[in-house]
Amino acid sequence: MKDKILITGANGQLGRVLAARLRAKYGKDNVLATDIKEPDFDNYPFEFLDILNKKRFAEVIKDHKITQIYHLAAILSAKGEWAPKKTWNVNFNAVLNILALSEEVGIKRFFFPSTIAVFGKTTPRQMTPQHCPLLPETVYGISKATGEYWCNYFYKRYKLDVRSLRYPGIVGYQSLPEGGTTDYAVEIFHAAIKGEKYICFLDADTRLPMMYIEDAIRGTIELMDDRHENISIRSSYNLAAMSFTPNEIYQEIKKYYPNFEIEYKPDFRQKIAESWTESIDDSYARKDWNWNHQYDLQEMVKTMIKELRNILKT
Ligand code: AKB
Repeated sequence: MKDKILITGANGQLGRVLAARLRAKYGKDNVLATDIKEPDFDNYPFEFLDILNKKRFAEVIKDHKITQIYHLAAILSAKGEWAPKKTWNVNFNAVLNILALSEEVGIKRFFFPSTIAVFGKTTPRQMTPQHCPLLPETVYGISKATGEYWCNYFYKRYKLDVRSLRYPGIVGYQSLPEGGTTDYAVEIFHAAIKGEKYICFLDADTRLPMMYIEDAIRGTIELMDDRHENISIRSSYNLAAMSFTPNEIYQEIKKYYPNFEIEYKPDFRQKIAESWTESIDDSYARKDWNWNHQYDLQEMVKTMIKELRNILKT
């Protein structure tokens, strides 16, 4: 039987690119995009789906004979701080419902995106190891860390084939991300290409782990494709590509736009960024399923400018 895939949050930064890639691989009709908003681009087949509505979720799984779920819908770190209880409900209670439903109906494979936001001040800041103290400071981080534990539990207890990655900040040209602390690394390109000065909400020297979207999508699909027995981490894999500061990405963009200006006006997101770590040890992913990133800062900046110039028609 052919796999049928459901993606939640499919209009988001990762979801829209993942849906297209999975459709190329599995066939258009075998990938169902779902979200709480109508797509403003070709993201069909599509169903409206509020992840908090367990009954509707069960109907959609049944109606479309779903066998795999990529559960991407979430409220990110910065936006989550404005409504902690709602964020917990969306980022955690919904996940627990969907895990339970997946186990009940016999979903074959489940993807849960985690994040570097699970780390906290007790976590080693450099080359953060896979197994380390977490103590996250945002409700987004708390919900994702708890989600990781439940993923591990569902695998151990019910043999639900859950796979997960701790994404760094994702940089892509396809959309502007919304509500994250790493969003500056996408916004900065839009400003440069439009000839505007960029007001950065993080300090010049705030180093964070980051990844180009192509690497993130390829890594996700490779993990989900890999043989079951190679997957040794059922909470969530550390995943890394590069780390940079706002000043470093600015300097790289300036090579293409010498007159580009930046001003640093850190806001509440600075504290969030400082509670995360600077670089990640992802050796488990590299060893277990041969993870390898392809984009470094130079290559990413070159590609982002080329692709975004096309979209913004400059
Ligand atoms: C955010 O900034 O909240 C996200 C993340 C690192 O998970 N991009």
